[in-house]
Amino acid sequence: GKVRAPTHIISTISDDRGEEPCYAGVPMSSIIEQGYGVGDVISLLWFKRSLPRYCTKFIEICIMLCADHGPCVSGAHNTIVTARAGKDLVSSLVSGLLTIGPRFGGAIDDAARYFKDACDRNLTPYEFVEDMKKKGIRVPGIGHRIKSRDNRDKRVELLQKFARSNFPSVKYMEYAVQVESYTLSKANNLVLNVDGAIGSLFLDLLAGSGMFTKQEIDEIVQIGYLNGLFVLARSIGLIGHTFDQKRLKQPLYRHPWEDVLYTK
Ligand code: Q5B
Repeated sequence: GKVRAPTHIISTISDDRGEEPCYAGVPMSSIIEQGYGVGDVISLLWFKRSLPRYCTKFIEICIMLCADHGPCVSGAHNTIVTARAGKDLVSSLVSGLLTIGPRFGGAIDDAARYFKDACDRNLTPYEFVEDMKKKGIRVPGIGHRIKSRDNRDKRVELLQKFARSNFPSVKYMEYAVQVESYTLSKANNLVLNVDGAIGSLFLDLLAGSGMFTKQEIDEIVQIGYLNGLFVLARSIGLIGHTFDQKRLKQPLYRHPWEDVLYTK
Protein backbone atom coordinates (compact mmCIF):
# COMPACT_ATOMS: atom_id res chain seq x y z
CA GLY A 1 0.00 0.00 0.00
CA LYS A 2 0.86 3.67 0.04
CA VAL A 3 3.39 4.81 2.62
CA ARG A 4 2.54 8.23 4.08
CA ALA A 5 5.45 10.30 5.36
CA PRO A 6 4.79 11.30 8.98
CA THR A 7 3.32 14.82 9.23
CA HIS A 8 4.72 17.55 11.44
CA ILE A 9 1.36 19.19 12.11
CA ILE A 10 -2.09 17.82 12.84
CA SER A 11 -5.01 20.18 12.22
CA THR A 12 -8.71 19.44 12.64
CA ILE A 13 -10.58 22.75 12.36
CA SER A 14 -10.14 24.07 8.84
CA ASP A 15 -9.00 23.06 5.38
CA ASP A 16 -7.99 25.28 2.48
CA ARG A 17 -6.97 22.61 -0.03
CA GLY A 18 -10.20 22.27 -1.98
CA GLU A 19 -12.08 24.61 -4.26
CA GLU A 20 -13.06 26.70 -1.26
CA PRO A 21 -11.95 26.88 2.37
CA CYS A 22 -13.95 24.90 4.93
CA TYR A 23 -14.46 25.63 8.61
CA ALA A 24 -15.02 22.34 10.48
CA GLY A 25 -16.11 20.79 7.21
CA VAL A 26 -18.56 23.56 6.31
CA PRO A 27 -17.65 25.21 2.98
CA MET A 28 -17.29 28.98 2.89
CA SER A 29 -20.13 29.30 0.37
CA SER A 30 -22.56 27.63 2.81
CA ILE A 31 -21.39 29.94 5.59
CA ILE A 32 -22.20 32.96 3.44
CA GLU A 33 -25.28 31.66 1.61
CA GLN A 34 -26.93 30.31 4.77
CA GLY A 35 -26.40 33.61 6.58
CA TYR A 36 -24.06 32.34 9.28
CA GLY A 37 -22.86 34.98 11.74
CA VAL A 38 -19.64 35.40 13.67
CA GLY A 39 -21.10 33.25 16.49
CA ASP A 40 -21.46 30.37 14.02
CA VAL A 41 -17.90 30.84 12.79
CA ILE A 42 -16.64 30.77 16.40
CA SER A 43 -18.71 27.63 17.02
CA LEU A 44 -17.13 25.92 14.02
CA LEU A 45 -13.54 26.96 14.62
CA TRP A 46 -13.45 26.71 18.42
CA PHE A 47 -15.96 23.95 19.17
CA LYS A 48 -15.85 22.13 15.80
CA ARG A 49 -19.64 21.99 15.50
CA SER A 50 -22.65 24.06 14.55
CA LEU A 51 -24.46 25.21 17.66
CA PRO A 52 -28.15 26.15 17.96
CA ARG A 53 -29.02 29.74 17.13
CA TYR A 54 -29.58 30.80 20.75
CA CYS A 55 -26.01 29.65 21.55
CA THR A 56 -24.41 31.49 18.64
CA LYS A 57 -26.50 34.56 19.47
CA PHE A 58 -25.25 34.38 23.06
CA ILE A 59 -21.64 34.20 21.81
CA GLU A 60 -22.30 37.25 19.62
CA ILE A 61 -23.82 39.15 22.55
CA CYS A 62 -20.70 38.38 24.64
CA ILE A 63 -18.51 39.74 21.84
CA MET A 64 -20.59 42.89 21.43
CA LEU A 65 -20.85 43.61 25.17
CA CYS A 66 -17.13 43.10 25.82
CA ALA A 67 -15.87 44.97 22.74
CA ASP A 68 -14.93 48.02 24.79
CA HIS A 69 -15.30 49.54 28.23
CA GLY A 70 -13.89 53.00 27.77
CA PRO A 71 -10.35 54.41 27.75
CA CYS A 72 -9.61 54.01 31.48
CA VAL A 73 -9.42 50.21 31.78
CA SER A 74 -6.03 48.48 31.82
CA GLY A 75 -6.11 47.21 28.24
CA ALA A 76 -7.23 50.45 26.62
CA HIS A 77 -4.76 52.44 28.71
CA ASN A 78 -1.82 50.32 27.53
CA THR A 79 -2.99 50.50 23.93
CA ILE A 80 -3.39 54.29 24.10
CA VAL A 81 0.07 54.77 25.64
CA THR A 82 1.63 52.48 23.03
CA ALA A 83 -0.12 54.16 20.10
CA ARG A 84 1.01 57.54 21.44
CA ALA A 85 4.57 56.24 21.56
CA GLY A 86 4.30 55.99 17.77
CA LYS A 87 4.00 52.24 17.60
CA ASP A 88 2.08 50.40 14.89
CA LEU A 89 -1.39 48.81 15.09
CA VAL A 90 -0.27 45.32 16.04
CA SER A 91 2.10 46.57 18.77
CA SER A 92 -0.60 48.84 20.21
CA LEU A 93 -3.15 46.03 20.11
CA VAL A 94 -0.97 43.41 21.77
CA SER A 95 0.24 45.78 24.47
CA GLY A 96 -3.42 46.14 25.48
CA LEU A 97 -4.16 42.44 25.11
CA LEU A 98 -1.24 41.59 27.38
CA THR A 99 -3.04 43.15 30.35
CA ILE A 100 -5.88 40.61 30.06
CA GLY A 101 -5.45 38.21 32.92
CA PRO A 102 -6.77 37.12 36.32
CA ARG A 103 -7.75 40.64 37.44
CA PHE A 104 -8.77 42.20 34.15
CA GLY A 105 -11.02 40.41 31.66
CA GLY A 106 -9.23 37.09 31.93
CA ALA A 107 -11.14 35.70 34.90
CA ILE A 108 -13.79 33.96 32.78
CA ASP A 109 -12.14 30.55 32.67
CA ASP A 110 -11.35 30.52 36.37
CA ALA A 111 -14.88 31.73 37.17
CA ALA A 112 -16.25 28.81 35.15
CA ARG A 113 -13.84 26.37 36.83
CA TYR A 114 -14.56 27.48 40.40
CA PHE A 115 -18.34 27.98 39.98
CA LYS A 116 -18.64 24.57 38.29
CA ASP A 117 -16.66 22.78 40.94
CA ALA A 118 -18.53 24.45 43.82
CA CYS A 119 -21.99 24.04 42.27
CA ASP A 120 -21.36 20.41 41.24
CA ARG A 121 -20.19 19.67 44.79
CA ASN A 122 -23.34 21.35 46.19
CA LEU A 123 -21.29 23.78 48.28
CA THR A 124 -23.36 26.57 49.78
CA PRO A 125 -22.21 30.04 48.68
CA TYR A 126 -21.00 30.56 52.26
CA GLU A 127 -18.88 27.38 52.16
CA PHE A 128 -17.53 28.22 48.70
CA VAL A 129 -16.58 31.85 49.43
CA GLU A 130 -15.15 31.17 52.88
CA ASP A 131 -13.18 28.21 51.52
CA MET A 132 -11.70 30.47 48.82
CA LYS A 133 -10.86 33.04 51.48
CA LYS A 134 -9.03 30.42 53.54
CA LYS A 135 -7.02 29.50 50.46
CA GLY A 136 -6.27 33.20 49.87
CA ILE A 137 -7.92 33.16 46.42
CA ARG A 138 -10.20 35.97 45.26
CA VAL A 139 -13.39 34.56 43.79
CA PRO A 140 -12.93 34.93 40.01
CA GLY A 141 -15.91 36.65 38.42
CA ILE A 142 -16.71 38.62 41.56
CA GLY A 143 -15.79 42.26 42.22
CA HIS A 144 -15.38 45.39 40.16
CA ARG A 145 -13.52 48.69 40.46
CA ILE A 146 -16.51 50.87 39.58
CA LYS A 147 -19.57 48.61 39.58
CA SER A 148 -21.43 47.94 42.82
CA ARG A 149 -24.74 46.98 44.38
CA ASP A 150 -26.06 50.48 43.58
CA ASN A 151 -24.38 50.79 40.19
CA ARG A 152 -25.00 47.43 38.56
CA ASP A 153 -23.20 46.34 35.43
CA LYS A 154 -25.72 46.62 32.61
CA ARG A 155 -23.79 44.01 30.62
CA VAL A 156 -24.39 41.42 33.32
CA GLU A 157 -28.10 42.24 33.40
CA LEU A 158 -28.36 41.94 29.60
CA LEU A 159 -26.60 38.57 29.55
CA GLN A 160 -28.78 37.25 32.37
CA LYS A 161 -31.95 38.50 30.69
CA PHE A 162 -31.05 36.81 27.39
CA ALA A 163 -30.18 33.53 29.10
CA ARG A 164 -33.30 33.48 31.27
CA SER A 165 -35.46 33.83 28.14
CA ASN A 166 -33.49 31.50 25.85
CA PHE A 167 -31.47 28.89 27.77
CA PRO A 168 -33.11 25.60 28.84
CA SER A 169 -31.39 25.93 32.22
CA VAL A 170 -29.49 28.67 34.06
CA LYS A 171 -28.42 26.52 37.00
CA TYR A 172 -24.82 27.75 37.10
CA MET A 173 -25.81 31.37 36.66
CA GLU A 174 -28.29 31.09 39.53
CA TYR A 175 -25.51 29.63 41.64
CA ALA A 176 -23.25 32.58 40.73
CA VAL A 177 -26.08 34.97 41.68
CA GLN A 178 -26.34 33.26 45.09
CA VAL A 179 -22.59 33.64 45.52
CA GLU A 180 -22.97 37.32 44.63
CA SER A 181 -25.70 37.74 47.27
CA TYR A 182 -23.27 36.42 49.85
CA THR A 183 -20.25 38.47 48.68
CA LEU A 184 -22.43 41.61 48.56
CA SER A 185 -23.13 41.08 52.25
CA LYS A 186 -19.37 41.58 52.75
CA ALA A 187 -18.73 44.60 50.50
CA ASN A 188 -20.76 46.71 48.09
CA ASN A 189 -18.48 46.23 45.09
CA LEU A 190 -18.31 42.43 45.27
CA VAL A 191 -20.84 42.09 42.46
CA LEU A 192 -21.01 39.34 39.87
CA ASN A 193 -18.95 40.97 37.12
CA VAL A 194 -18.99 40.49 33.36
CA ASP A 195 -16.35 37.73 33.56
CA GLY A 196 -18.37 35.85 36.18
CA ALA A 197 -21.60 36.25 34.24
CA ILE A 198 -20.04 34.90 31.03
CA GLY A 199 -18.21 32.12 32.86
CA SER A 200 -21.30 30.84 34.67
CA LEU A 201 -23.61 31.26 31.68
CA PHE A 202 -21.22 29.49 29.36
CA LEU A 203 -21.36 26.53 31.73
CA ASP A 204 -25.14 26.62 31.31
CA LEU A 205 -24.76 26.80 27.53
CA LEU A 206 -22.38 23.81 27.51
CA ALA A 207 -24.48 21.72 29.90
CA GLY A 208 -27.95 22.69 28.63
CA SER A 209 -27.54 22.71 24.86
CA GLY A 210 -27.17 18.93 24.59
CA MET A 211 -24.34 19.54 22.11
CA PHE A 212 -21.47 18.49 24.37
CA THR A 213 -20.67 15.36 26.34
CA LYS A 214 -19.71 15.68 29.98
CA GLN A 215 -16.15 14.80 29.02
CA GLU A 216 -16.09 17.54 26.36
CA ILE A 217 -17.40 20.10 28.86
CA ASP A 218 -14.70 19.14 31.36
CA GLU A 219 -12.07 19.48 28.63
CA ILE A 220 -13.33 22.89 27.50
CA VAL A 221 -13.30 24.16 31.09
CA GLN A 222 -9.92 22.60 31.83
CA ILE A 223 -8.21 23.87 28.65
CA GLY A 224 -9.77 27.31 29.13
CA TYR A 225 -11.61 28.45 25.99
CA LEU A 226 -13.63 31.21 27.52
CA ASN A 227 -11.09 33.97 28.07
CA GLY A 228 -10.87 33.80 24.29
CA LEU A 229 -14.26 35.51 24.16
CA PHE A 230 -12.92 38.55 26.03
CA VAL A 231 -9.66 38.59 24.06
CA LEU A 232 -11.51 38.47 20.77
CA ALA A 233 -14.12 41.03 21.82
CA ARG A 234 -11.74 43.54 23.40
CA SER A 235 -9.47 43.42 20.33
CA ILE A 236 -12.25 45.31 18.55
CA GLY A 237 -12.09 48.15 21.08
CA LEU A 238 -8.31 48.17 21.34
CA ILE A 239 -8.00 48.52 17.57
CA GLY A 240 -10.52 51.37 17.81
CA HIS A 241 -8.46 53.09 20.52
CA THR A 242 -5.33 52.79 18.35
CA PHE A 243 -7.05 54.45 15.39
CA ASP A 244 -8.53 57.11 17.69
CA GLN A 245 -5.13 58.14 19.05
CA LYS A 246 -3.58 58.21 15.58
CA ARG A 247 -6.52 60.20 14.19
CA LEU A 248 -6.18 62.67 17.07
CA LYS A 249 -2.39 62.88 16.47
CA GLN A 250 -1.82 62.52 20.18
CA PRO A 251 1.73 63.18 21.41
CA LEU A 252 3.95 60.87 23.45
CA TYR A 253 2.31 60.12 26.77
CA ARG A 254 4.16 61.00 29.95
CA HIS A 255 2.54 60.44 33.31
CA PRO A 256 2.41 63.62 35.46
CA TRP A 257 4.85 63.82 38.39
CA GLU A 258 2.02 65.10 40.61
CA ASP A 259 0.26 61.78 40.23
CA VAL A 260 3.19 59.75 41.53
CA LEU A 261 3.95 59.30 45.21
CA TYR A 262 7.74 59.49 45.34
CA THR A 263 8.83 57.93 48.57
CA LYS A 264 11.78 56.13 50.15
N1 Q5B B 1 -12.05 41.36 47.26
C1 Q5B B 1 -11.83 43.16 39.96
O1 Q5B B 1 -10.83 44.82 43.07
C2 Q5B B 1 -11.00 43.39 41.21
C3 Q5B B 1 -12.65 39.96 45.73
C4 Q5B B 1 -12.47 40.09 47.09
C5 Q5B B 1 -13.12 37.95 47.42
C6 Q5B B 1 -13.08 38.72 45.26
C7 Q5B B 1 -11.23 42.25 42.24
C8 Q5B B 1 -10.85 40.89 41.73
C9 Q5B B 1 -11.63 38.76 40.77
C10 Q5B B 1 -11.11 38.87 39.35
C11 Q5B B 1 -12.16 39.27 38.36
C12 Q5B B 1 -12.68 40.62 36.37
C13 Q5B B 1 -9.52 43.49 40.85
C14 Q5B B 1 -13.25 42.01 36.64
C15 Q5B B 1 -13.05 43.15 34.15
C16 Q5B B 1 -13.50 43.73 32.82
C17 Q5B B 1 -13.93 45.18 32.90
C18 Q5B B 1 -12.97 46.03 33.78
C19 Q5B B 1 -13.41 47.47 34.06
C20 Q5B B 1 -13.95 45.71 31.46
C21 Q5B B 1 -11.45 44.70 41.82
C22 Q5B B 1 -10.70 45.16 48.27
C23 Q5B B 1 -11.19 44.09 49.24
C24 Q5B B 1 -10.09 43.15 49.69
C25 Q5B B 1 -10.21 42.00 48.75
C26 Q5B B 1 -11.71 41.93 48.57
C27 Q5B B 1 -11.99 41.95 46.08
N2 Q5B B 1 -12.35 41.12 45.11
N3 Q5B B 1 -12.71 39.11 47.94
N4 Q5B B 1 -13.30 37.73 46.12
N5 Q5B B 1 -13.26 38.51 43.93
N6 Q5B B 1 -11.86 40.09 41.29
N7 Q5B B 1 -11.80 40.19 37.45
O2 Q5B B 1 -11.98 46.95 43.74
O3 Q5B B 1 -10.19 42.51 53.41
O4 Q5B B 1 -9.56 44.66 52.26
O5 Q5B B 1 -8.17 42.62 51.94
O6 Q5B B 1 -9.69 40.54 41.68
O7 Q5B B 1 -13.26 38.75 38.37
O8 Q5B B 1 -11.91 43.06 34.38
O9 Q5B B 1 -14.40 47.94 33.54
O10 Q5B B 1 -12.70 48.11 34.88
O11 Q5B B 1 -14.93 45.45 30.77
O12 Q5B B 1 -12.99 46.34 31.03
O13 Q5B B 1 -9.50 46.86 43.30
O14 Q5B B 1 -15.23 45.25 33.43
O15 Q5B B 1 -12.54 42.27 42.68
O16 Q5B B 1 -10.56 45.80 45.29
O17 Q5B B 1 -8.38 44.59 45.24
O18 Q5B B 1 -8.67 46.64 46.68
O19 Q5B B 1 -9.92 44.56 47.24
O20 Q5B B 1 -12.17 43.27 48.57
O21 Q5B B 1 -9.68 40.81 49.26
O22 Q5B B 1 -10.41 42.73 51.00
P1 Q5B B 1 -10.72 46.21 43.81
P2 Q5B B 1 -9.27 45.42 46.07
P3 Q5B B 1 -9.52 43.16 52.25
S1 Q5B B 1 -14.26 42.62 35.28
